[in-house]
Amino acid sequence: MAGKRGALIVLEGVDRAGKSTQSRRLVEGLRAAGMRAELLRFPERTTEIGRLISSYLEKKSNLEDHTVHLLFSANRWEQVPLIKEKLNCGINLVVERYAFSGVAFTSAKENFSLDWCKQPDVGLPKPDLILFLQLSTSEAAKRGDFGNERYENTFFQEKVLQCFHHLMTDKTLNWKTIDASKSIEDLHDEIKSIAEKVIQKVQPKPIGELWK
Ligand code: DGP
Ligand code: NA
Ligand code: NA
Repeated sequence: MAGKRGALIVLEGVDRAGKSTQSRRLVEGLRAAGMRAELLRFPERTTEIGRLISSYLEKKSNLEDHTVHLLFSANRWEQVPLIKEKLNCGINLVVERYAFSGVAFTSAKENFSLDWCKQPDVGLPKPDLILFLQLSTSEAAKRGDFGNERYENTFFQEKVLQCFHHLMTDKTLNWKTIDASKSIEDLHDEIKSIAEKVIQKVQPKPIGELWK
C-alpha cells in the first residue's frame, strides 16, 4: 500500500545478551504475522569496508582508533540507500547493532569524547525503536566464555555498558530496555509485541534523521 513505510527497529546490548537470536526470531515472527520484514546486521562484514573491519576484529590487522571508528560508520552509511529503499517500500527492518554500538565501543576507549564519536553517524536513518537487551556482566558470564575477538573482555564491556547507559538518557530516541535474563520465548514475545505497536504507529510518518 502506497505511503506506508516499514519501521526501523534496532537491537542493541552487551555481548551474549541474545541480540542475534532475538533479531532473527523477530523477523520470523513478523513474517508469520503477515508483515514484511528483513534482517540487517552491523558490522556488515561482506563489503570491502566490512572486510577491513572484520580483519581488525579478528586481530589479523591493526588500525588506528579514529580510523576504525570512521570505517564502522562508513560501513553503516554504505547501506543507507538500501535501508531507505526497503523502508519506503514497506519492509520493516530489524537491525542488529547500529550507531549506538559505534559510539559505545569507541567512547569506551581512552581519550574519545561521546560527542566526537557521534558526529560521523549524525543524519543516519533514525531508528523508530531501539531495544536494549539488558544483561548483567555476571549473567552474561554464565552464558559462556568470550570469544577471541578484539573488545571481548569484561573490563572493556563494562565501559561499553556505561556508554550505552549514557546514550539511553537521550529522550529524542525511542529506547526500550528489556530484561534479557528471561527465556528466549518470553523475550521474543515481549519484543514482538513492542515491535508490532511501533510498526503500526510509524506507517504514516517520514523517516527521521539520527541525532539531528
Ligand atoms: P558482532 O559481529 O555483533 O559480534 O560485533 C563485532 C564486534 O564489533 C563487537 O565486539 C561489537 C563491535 N562493534 C560493533 N559495531 C561497532 C562500531 O560501530 N564501532 C566499534 N568500535 N565497535 C563496534
Ligand atoms: Na562479537
Ligand atoms: Na554486529
